[in-house]
Amino acid sequence: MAKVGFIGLGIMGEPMCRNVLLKGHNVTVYNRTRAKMGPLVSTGAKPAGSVPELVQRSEIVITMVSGPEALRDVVTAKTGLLCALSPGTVHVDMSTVSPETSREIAVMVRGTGADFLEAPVLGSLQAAEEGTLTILTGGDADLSRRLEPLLLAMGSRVIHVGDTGMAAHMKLLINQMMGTLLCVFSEAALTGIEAGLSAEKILEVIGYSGVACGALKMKGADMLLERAFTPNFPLKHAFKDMRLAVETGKAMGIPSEVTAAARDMYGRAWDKGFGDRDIAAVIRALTDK
Ligand code: NA7
Repeated sequence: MAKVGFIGLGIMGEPMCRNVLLKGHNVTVYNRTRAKMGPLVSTGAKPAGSVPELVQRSEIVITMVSGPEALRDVVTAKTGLLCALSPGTVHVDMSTVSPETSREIAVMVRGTGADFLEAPVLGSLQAAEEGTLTILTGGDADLSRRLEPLLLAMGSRVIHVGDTGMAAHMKLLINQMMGTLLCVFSEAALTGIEAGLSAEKILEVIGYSGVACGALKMKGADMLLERAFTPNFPLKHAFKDMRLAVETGKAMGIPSEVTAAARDMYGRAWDKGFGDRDIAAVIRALTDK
């Protein structure tokens, strides 16, 4: 069993960390908002008072924070990861960040003598709770293989996709497609409803069509019927991913016009107060109903 430090106990991080703990690993936790450590500490995790304290007690340090800016903070702050990492320790970042950020963090971490692996995940809250995430790894293939038993505490499969940055690319392109799909679904479905089709009929027929897919199965009913928008994947993170996808496309010389329009739609829904609600609330960019 490994000594694992887990930083970032948000919607995804908390259940992922819980699964690591339940597999019997020796887990230390740290979260910027300390109160979020409580439930895991009650389940047997040890609380750390700071990031360096967590690193000193860990062989493997996992970060699962909101995005590139948060990751930079955790790594480079005065009392961040860099001032405590040393040879023999591994930093595994599971957050969704840009490939560029991931590569920069990898260089900084390796500069301390520690190892680095990027490992963003596919799947949202339910998969995190059930331990059925798909974990994409980028970096050294042997390191990925070595960490697989630990990663499988949180997921059903680990897929090594290439060098550092490639897992971030893979994760972003999935979220780019999911994010744009929900925007066009919003426009198309609202048009159909305005024309007189029922929401139930639209969802039923889409289910038999060539555009039936997991994303619409998961989100369609919430978007058109229930409108609960319970945050499994917060809309503010979808906006962040669309922003990163546009920037990444630009850096590759690929125009991302559709993605940019979708990013703006997430921005409008966020402006209307839906940033902390589920990605499904993007439909509210188009309607107040
Ligand atoms: P959440 O629920 O928004 O949680 C984000 C976590 O990141 C939470 O623990 C935050 O701490 C932490 N955070 C955010 N900013 C910082 C800074 N600046 N310093 C330290 N810690 C920070 O996100 P999810 O769990 O849904 O998602 C995590 C990742 O998976 C994200 O990349 C998604 O796109 C996919 P807090 O509790 O606010 O103090």
